[in-house]
Amino acid sequence: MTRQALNTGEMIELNPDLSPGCLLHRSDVNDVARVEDLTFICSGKREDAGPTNNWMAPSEAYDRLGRIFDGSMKGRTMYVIPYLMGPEGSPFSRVGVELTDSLYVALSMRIMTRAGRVAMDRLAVDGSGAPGTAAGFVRGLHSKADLDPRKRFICHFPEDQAIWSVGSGYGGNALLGKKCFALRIASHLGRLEGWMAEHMLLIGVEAPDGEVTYIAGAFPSACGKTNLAMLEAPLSQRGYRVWTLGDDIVWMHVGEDGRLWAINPEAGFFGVAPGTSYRTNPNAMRTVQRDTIFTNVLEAPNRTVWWEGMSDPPGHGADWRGRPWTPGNGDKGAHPNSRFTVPAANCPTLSPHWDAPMGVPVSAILFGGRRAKVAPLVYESFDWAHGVYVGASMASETTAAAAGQVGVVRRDPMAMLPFCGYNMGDYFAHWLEMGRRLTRPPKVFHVNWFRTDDRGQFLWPGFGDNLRVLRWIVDRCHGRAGAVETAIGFLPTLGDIDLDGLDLSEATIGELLRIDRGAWLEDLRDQTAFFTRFGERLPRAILERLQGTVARLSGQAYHGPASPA
Ligand code: SAT
Ligand code: MN
Repeated sequence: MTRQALNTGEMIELNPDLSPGCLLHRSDVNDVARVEDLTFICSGKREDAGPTNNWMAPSEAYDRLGRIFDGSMKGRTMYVIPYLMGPEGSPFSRVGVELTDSLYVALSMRIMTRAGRVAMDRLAVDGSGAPGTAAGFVRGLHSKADLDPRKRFICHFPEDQAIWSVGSGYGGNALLGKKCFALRIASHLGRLEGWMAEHMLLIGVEAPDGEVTYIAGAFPSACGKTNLAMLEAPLSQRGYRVWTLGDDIVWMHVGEDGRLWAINPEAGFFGVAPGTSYRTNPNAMRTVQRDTIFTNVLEAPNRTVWWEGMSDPPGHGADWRGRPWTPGNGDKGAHPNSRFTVPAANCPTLSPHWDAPMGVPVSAILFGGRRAKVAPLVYESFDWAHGVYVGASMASETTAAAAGQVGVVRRDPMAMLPFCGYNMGDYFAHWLEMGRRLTRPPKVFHVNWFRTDDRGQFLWPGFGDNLRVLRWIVDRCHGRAGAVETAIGFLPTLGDIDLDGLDLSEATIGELLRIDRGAWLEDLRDQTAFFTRFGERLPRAILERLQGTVARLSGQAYHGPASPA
């Protein structure tokens, strides 16, 4: 299949000495990111898709897309891809089958999922494969058709366990195991069956004494999940290390011990290339040295790849569109949403438990986005229900991962706004219900690596130094670290985070942990407007927690982190 892709020009072979097994793909210039406007949840009832999803009646969707599909694969090879989401032998794993006319998709699915025999074996063991049963499989139909954005639709039929995607060949639009199945369809299944499908990374933080604490973290697309998942400890943090289990999606179940157990349903990483470097994410760089498909990056003259932020640029090259490029010619060499697709097995920090059938027990859940203002570096929720509110009220600046404007703050509950396969009001209720079943629930935190000063400079160094914040989180989970109670949750005081070796002024740290009452109260008004959209479907607990925050913030003067209450 790779040879075929090289023959057709769908893939370009990179330098076999410098980048063994690596391929370059250029997508259509009109097809470079997920298309949220063209993504639909086709539930029988519009209310079941909810106010944050596009909805189309199933009959209309089958009809409209059917007409685009009709004849679209004529003269092409159709690939049939059976794939398993989740570890082999895990009771939580699920099978999908994707039909596609894209060789790029077929080759990518072989990396991102456990494709082929393991999935077939699983179906043979589980039985008929009737949809709607745990033993069934999710049916995915995909065609590039003619890549015309006006005939592009990504439709999900949660009640049929089916996905129809047409007119795009890129990323989450086309690799149906990922966002379409493992998040949109799986979130619906999880609600019916009492588990959770979440847009989260999964890591184990190992302390010098060998104790490993597992953390899942929800961040919107292109907000640093892959960097955090592969974090390398800075020199001052010797003895600590981060184990990678996943960088995008987790499926979580209530264990017999009352804890929340997580698996990564994927088998590879589909990471954002620009900004990835030996400084920001050395383990990702090591991961993509071989057997990687690069999409929409720059091709350097020695047939290796380059992207903005990786290193000094080559003297010239072919940009992501394949056009001649020189540094400073005014164009980006790599598209801002260019990606690497690579097997998890390549990752040097991959946890030995990453494919454990029962998963790993999660001690902490992180929520975070890009917030230049408002959100402090880190805070801890009061309890599970408050944590659900913190996740539900998340907001983040938009990125290049989805088509549309970049840098606009929008509410993105649990980083699931584009990925929840049903009414988000019901989704919040499901989170609350999960909490009632957990006798040892994870602690819930909010983090923000992206706070800026008045000149727009990031206040926090980020990347490896995020470990300092993770250490406070881990210590809170084990009852070892201090905190101060504030109106929004527990914050670390100045002495609670190890800042040794960091060149940060007290003023900067104070600013990172400051709660700007005015900005918060304004944000709470925006939250209220957002939650109002869910009407009756919004659980009371969310509104109560919001009102509690308003009352605490307006009723009392804020005690800063330097002056514990
Ligand atoms: O949806 S993609 O898989 O293209 C990537 C993302 O947005 O997280
Ligand atoms: Mn993602």
